Amino acid sequence: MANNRVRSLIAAIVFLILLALIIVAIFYFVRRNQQPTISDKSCPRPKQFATDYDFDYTTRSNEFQNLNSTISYFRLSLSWSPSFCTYSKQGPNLFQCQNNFTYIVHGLWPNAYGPPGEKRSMRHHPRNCRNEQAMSTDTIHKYFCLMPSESLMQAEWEKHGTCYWDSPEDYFEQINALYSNLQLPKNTEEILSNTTLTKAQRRSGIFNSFLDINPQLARDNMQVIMIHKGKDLKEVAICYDLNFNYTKCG
Ligand SMILES: *[C@@H]1O[C@H](CO)[C@@H](O)[C@H](O)[C@H]1NC(C)=O
Ligand SMILES: *[C@@H]1O[C@H](CO)[C@@H](O)[C@H](O)[C@H]1NC(C)=O
Ligand SMILES: *[C@@H]1O[C@H](CO)[C@@H](O)[C@H](O)[C@H]1NC(C)=O
Ligand SMILES: CC(=O)N[C@H]1CO[C@H](CO)[C@@H](O)[C@@H]1O
Repeated sequence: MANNRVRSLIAAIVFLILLALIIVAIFYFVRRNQQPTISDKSCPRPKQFATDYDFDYTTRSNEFQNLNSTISYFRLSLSWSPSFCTYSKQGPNLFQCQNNFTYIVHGLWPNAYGPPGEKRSMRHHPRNCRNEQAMSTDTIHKYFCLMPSESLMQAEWEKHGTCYWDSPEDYFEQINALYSNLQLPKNTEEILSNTTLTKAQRRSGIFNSFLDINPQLARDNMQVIMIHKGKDLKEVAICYDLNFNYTKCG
């Protein structure tokens, strides 16, 4: 009798332990397969956002509207922040330059291949489809780690985002999804500071660093744009088709 009771007690305990282990395993499996959202990401943010970040293309002499262009592909442009900060005049005053960002999103651009036979120009791409009001600072806060500049966020949304998406939230959520699916190499600084590498080796080093850790990505799905006579990195672009699968860049 007593023996039986001990046995069923042990069985119950073993059962409960197994159940607990299974629950913990399921919990970790689910957690691991969840894409981190940008709000989970932490990055430095200014104590207070600027208030004058709205963008109005009609007041800018170098801006134009193009509503009659067909979207052929999307281009996600990633800027290498250290170069931007080194080579742009306003660099030192910008928040991103005071806080050591690395790859940041410059923009996601709905682009056109342009008329056949004609030299492609910026004029062929959809641009400034709607003049919109300033997005909320909640939206700025949520997506700031992708693109750490209030005015850049607003300008990219209006110049490019309005030609495909309904709201800034839709635009930045799309950027977040693409960015989260991309592995970013950790050795970019090391390649760029290696003085024994030629210009060509630096450029192919950046290409290979992306291709090695993103098995779905092909070489012609990306572009590497160098600066400073080819010695430094300006931008890496990744191209997507209309289903947001990788595709050839232009
Ligand atoms: C940025 O990096 C430089 C050089 O590594 C360092 O001196 C500086 O403290 C860093 N700044 C911040 C805000 O982390
Ligand atoms: C620079 O690149 C060369 C060639 O790839 C490599 O052998 C060397 O270890 C690198 N140096 C540093 C400091 O990373
Ligand atoms: C492209 O995207 C569509 C829709 O998201 C998906 O169903 C399809 O499997 C993708 N194709 C490739 C080749 O990855
Ligand atoms: C109104 C407008 O945006 N027109 C443009 C249509 O597209 C061509 C080039 O593809 C431009 O030259 C026009 O200005």
